[in-house]
Amino acid sequence: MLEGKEVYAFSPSTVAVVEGDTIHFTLINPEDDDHSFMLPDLVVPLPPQQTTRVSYVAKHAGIYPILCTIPKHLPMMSGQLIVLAGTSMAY
Ligand SMILES: [Cu+2]
Repeated sequence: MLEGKEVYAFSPSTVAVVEGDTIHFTLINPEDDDHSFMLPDLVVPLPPQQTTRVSYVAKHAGIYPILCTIPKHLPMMSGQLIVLAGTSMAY
């Protein structure tokens, strides 16, 4: 499956937040190749050797794939965003 592919990965590959949270991602691409960071309604190019900052509002609970849009970086270059349902503060 990985023959001829470059093996990249997101680290960490899983991010967990609570519904309604605004996530401030700092995305670092230490490589010499282009990558990207894709979530529902978001695609951020990650140029080589650069740090890219982006904010993302986790609107709805669920599990969402985090992907690099460069096909040969899949399936390894993927992760997931886990958005937990909002918790009631009533104890
Ligand atoms: Cu990539």
